[in-house]
Amino acid sequence: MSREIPEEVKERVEKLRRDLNYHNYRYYVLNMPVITDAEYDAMMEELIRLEKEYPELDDPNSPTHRVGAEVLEGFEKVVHPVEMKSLSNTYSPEEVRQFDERIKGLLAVNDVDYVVELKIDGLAVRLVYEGGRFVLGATRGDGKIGENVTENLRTVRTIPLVLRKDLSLEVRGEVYLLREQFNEINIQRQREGLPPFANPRNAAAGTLRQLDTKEVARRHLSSFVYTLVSPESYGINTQQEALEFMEELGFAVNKNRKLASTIEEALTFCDEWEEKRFDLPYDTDGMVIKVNSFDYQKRLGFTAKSPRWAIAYKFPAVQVKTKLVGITVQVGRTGVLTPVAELEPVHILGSTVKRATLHNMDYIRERDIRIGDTVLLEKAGEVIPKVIGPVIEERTGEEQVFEIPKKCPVCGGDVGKVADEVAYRCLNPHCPAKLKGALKTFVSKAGMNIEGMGERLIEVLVDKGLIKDIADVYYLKRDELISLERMGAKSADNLLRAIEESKRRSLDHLITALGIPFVGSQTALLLSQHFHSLENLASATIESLLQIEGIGEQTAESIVKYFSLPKTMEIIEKLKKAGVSLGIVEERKDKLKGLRFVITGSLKGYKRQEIKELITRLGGEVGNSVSKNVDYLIVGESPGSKLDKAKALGVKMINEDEFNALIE
Ligand code: 0OX
Repeated sequence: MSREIPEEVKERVEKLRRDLNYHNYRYYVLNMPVITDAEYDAMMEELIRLEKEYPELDDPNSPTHRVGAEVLEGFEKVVHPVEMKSLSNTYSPEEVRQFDERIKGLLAVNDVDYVVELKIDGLAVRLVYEGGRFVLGATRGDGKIGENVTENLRTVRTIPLVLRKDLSLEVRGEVYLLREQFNEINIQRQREGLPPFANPRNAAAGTLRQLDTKEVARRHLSSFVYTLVSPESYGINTQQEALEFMEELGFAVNKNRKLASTIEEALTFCDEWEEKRFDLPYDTDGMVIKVNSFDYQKRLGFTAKSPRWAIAYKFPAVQVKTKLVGITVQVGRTGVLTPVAELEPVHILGSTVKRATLHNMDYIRERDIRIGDTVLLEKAGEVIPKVIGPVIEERTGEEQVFEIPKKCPVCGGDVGKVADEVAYRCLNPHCPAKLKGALKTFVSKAGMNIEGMGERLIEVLVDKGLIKDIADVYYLKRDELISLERMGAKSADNLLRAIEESKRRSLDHLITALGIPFVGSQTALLLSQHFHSLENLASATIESLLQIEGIGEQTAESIVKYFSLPKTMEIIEKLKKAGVSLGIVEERKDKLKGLRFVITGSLKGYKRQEIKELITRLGGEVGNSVSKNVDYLIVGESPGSKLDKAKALGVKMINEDEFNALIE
């Protein structure tokens, strides 16, 4: 039912919005408020009350929306009509001088003016206005496609919701967090038992992708803009003017900039900021030098990745000393042991560092890093800090050489090296640290082929303790699944059906699914044809395995070792009890016998390795180059030059569907 809204109410609402926008701008953009907080709050309360009373007057650009409202379902993709290119960058003043020479050469001029800006260490965004009103805010994404984060950006106080002129335009800039806000967010997160963000940039990125707009508002993101899209439409000819124009419209534009008439002047300004940047309340990771004239910019154009008329001159890395108090060992998903430096906490480029990866044993040995050493820690901009090496002069003789543990710190299993890898691994295939990876293999196409059990779900099931070993897949309960976030009754039922159906997979699939080291799907097929059941395979000896053509010593040993583990027997028992068939052997299908295939482009349903294995299993051969002897070229998306060659040689070409029909 529509009703008449009194004219004076409409006017009052409009005035309150105008005034609040203005005072918001004075406070957040100019840092020069002209009214007290209490006066501001009183106006805001009045507006909230009126909007509640007259919901028909609601407007997404009302200042009341600055505090966030809804919880979003997700972010839509946005195609950027003008690509958001990135900057080429350098750490060397020499390269900056070369950049200048190149520009002068390309333009055939002797002098070029540059605008030098601070490089804010945040996230690039696009802001679109229609008739002076904010209508779209998007992240950069890959430069071509980003995400629609309009609702989140409305909470950013320095992004005007209504411009000071009724223009339709697009600007670009950076969304970032003040260090102070970043610290507060982390204190709050620690209180709530959440892991802290590593640096303000990560915190800003996490915040932009946060679905609860109220939470976004609480985190107080900030912004600076630096690009005006299509400046010629407003008669603007230089970057300098564009920055001033955006300032006039109500945007926050960084004041610390300079118009330089030579590259040396630009470099001097950059040098000044190398130290001064630490006095700023936010992180910067360098300076951006841009050709001032838009006419020149246009003539210089872009390379595939970045504009020819701009360069980022990054601040050099910063080194600090700290003490290496210990080395702990983390076990990754594939069982790789990674030594981690436990450091006396130090502050470096805006964050406190207490841990840093030491990568592997070679890294430690080559640098002779010892426990108790004073070490040099280096960090460049947003990069993760790294331990450069020990400060030898500060050695006391008390330092201890680190040895990789002989037993896995997670499961106590043996630790060793595989082939000629640098890394040490936990050799126990049942190590809990490897469970997520093992489950991925278990449910994969070549394994039990359980559709609907993706990486994300595996992550949740393991983290919630619903799966403790691979056999637990067959003991998942419907109500447990439904209670998971983003899992409705329908998807739970579909998943349970897929799990049920997988109980009748053939033996070769089951063997592949177990993830026995050195046993891939081709070996699994050989084993299934030889042993006919998992129980037979479990009692195989090295000698009997070596009798099989195609099975070597390493594989044979690995299989015997795997089945000698008590945990393996426990898993087999559990599988059996759940009704998983342990002995379905498919007759060898030689459907593709004698046929030669070559593959080009990417396929929807198979990874390269998967289709190669499938073809080989069916008796076919896969080659790498097209010749007259090839029977079929399988053509996927974005095919390469093989396609032209096949056409020239008259080789038969089939797409993925035709290939699937061939093997049906
Ligand atoms: C910054 C920043 C980033 C944008 C595309 C061409 C020039 N992080 O502060 N980029 C640019 O300009 C690029 N300027 C900046 N100030």
